[in-house]
Amino acid sequence: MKNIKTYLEDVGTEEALVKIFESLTEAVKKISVAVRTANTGKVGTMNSYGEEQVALDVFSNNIMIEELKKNSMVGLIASEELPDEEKIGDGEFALAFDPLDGSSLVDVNFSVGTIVGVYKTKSFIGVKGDDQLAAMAAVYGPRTTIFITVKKGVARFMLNEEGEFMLEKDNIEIGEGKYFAPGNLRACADRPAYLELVNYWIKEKYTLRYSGGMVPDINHILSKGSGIFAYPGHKDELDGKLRLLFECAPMSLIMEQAGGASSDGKIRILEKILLKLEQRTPIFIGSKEEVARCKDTLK
Ligand code: AHM
Ligand code: MG
Repeated sequence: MKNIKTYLEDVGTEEALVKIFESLTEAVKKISVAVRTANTGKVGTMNSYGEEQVALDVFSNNIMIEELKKNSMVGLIASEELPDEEKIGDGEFALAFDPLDGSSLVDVNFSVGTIVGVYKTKSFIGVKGDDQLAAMAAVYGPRTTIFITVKKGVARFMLNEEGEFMLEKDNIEIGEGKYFAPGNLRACADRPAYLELVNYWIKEKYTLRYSGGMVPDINHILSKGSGIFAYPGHKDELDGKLRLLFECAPMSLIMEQAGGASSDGKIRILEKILLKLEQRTPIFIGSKEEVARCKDTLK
């Protein structure tokens, strides 16, 4: 049985990137303990999006920064919970992350996740998702699992009793299938085309799998091997809610590496250039034919 390190070495990952994943998995282990045990209250501060931070957002962000500061390969970081990008070391790697996506779901005991995109850059402004060298999505559910890509396919690992992430499945492949996760259904009120799309999925007897957490929702697609997650914009929020750098770009790299697709309705998410850290984007991600259906119906 392989752990993350042996998997990464076997697919020919450069040593420095293996070390980056050592820090990331340490952080994920600590966040998984915090998610299980820490207080879920609000801390009274806002992030850059005007969303009130819960104690766990701040705590998870601090865990990520602490672990990454110990790693001499890391130079720059950007976090959904920080106002600006920050130079924390002299390494050449730059990491963008959402330390705890879906944190408002912890108090109801739903699954949440950590999302990371790995680059080599001096600033995130001007990068595109295609520039990522690797990406990771950790899910804190009944089990703690991690999807990893170093652009050599996608593998899934599970945290075992000994505190080690062991390979569950590699060469993950996305085909076609009838699961749908229709985010931001509020958009149906002013976008008849989105209502039409959702009605199509209902009439064609797709199975609904929507939790309100992007990571577990996309994790479902990656784990079952098919499906669609949609989060369109609407009148008041043309670009929707989800962030290009912290959420959509890393999840899109993982999805494309597994043979799926990801689009904002017009172009591939991974081709979108980051103009500001907090940039949002609509997203349609999952099985190729479903992403094409979203583009056709919503154009
Ligand atoms: P967060 O980063 O503040 O936790 O928000 C992101 C989450 C996603 O996981 C999820 O897809 C989306 O928000 C759901 O938002 P809403 O319920 O407002 O539609
Ligand atoms: Mg988030």
